[in-house]
Amino acid sequence: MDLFNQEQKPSIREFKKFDLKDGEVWYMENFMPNEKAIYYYKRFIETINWRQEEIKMYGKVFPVPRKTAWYGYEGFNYKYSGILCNPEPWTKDLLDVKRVIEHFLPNENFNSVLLNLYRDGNDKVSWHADDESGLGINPTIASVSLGAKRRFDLKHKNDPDQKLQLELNSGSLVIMSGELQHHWLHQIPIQKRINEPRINLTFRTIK
Ligand SMILES: O=C(O)CCC(=O)C(=O)O
Repeated sequence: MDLFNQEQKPSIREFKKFDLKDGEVWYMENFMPNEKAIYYYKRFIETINWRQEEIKMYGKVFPVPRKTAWYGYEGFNYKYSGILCNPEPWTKDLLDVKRVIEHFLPNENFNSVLLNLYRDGNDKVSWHADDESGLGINPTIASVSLGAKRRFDLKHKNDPDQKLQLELNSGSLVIMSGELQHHWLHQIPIQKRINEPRINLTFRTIK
């Protein structure tokens, strides 16, 4: 199957660049045509081994406020918020999406993907940076959104005037690159009025 039918017409899928102080964010609103976004959303809901991880804070154990999964090449383990992730082997669907992202980012060869399932607007990811040592210096992270539209907030760690807010459509792609992870934080905030799930895939390169 030809993955994204629009692949022959790359000119209609363009990145918008946000030239930020100390980092770069690129946004492609229509990375996937709508029917592909629906197809992959259903496939990932059904086939991904979603896990309910727990984190320890202030001596107490809390469920992570979303479901997660970690896939990739064997041996590329990843640790975040005290959770050690051993990758499950790539699925064909994940490799297909990875291939199309790399069509737009020919210098990248992502070896892993962290998936997040936000069941509704009560699920979130709090302010953080993807700055774990395993990702190396100035990592490029490619983030695909499927399902409900959610807000994505970014703020500079030291300069309160530097902020960015994006509405992430289903089928969109965000690239975070340059020094962004060292100087900026990002979050998906709670949005109580949202009742639909959203899936997010963040492709990463573990060094
Ligand atoms: O869901 C998103 O768009 C962001 C996910 C995220 O920040 C992360 O996995 O580090």
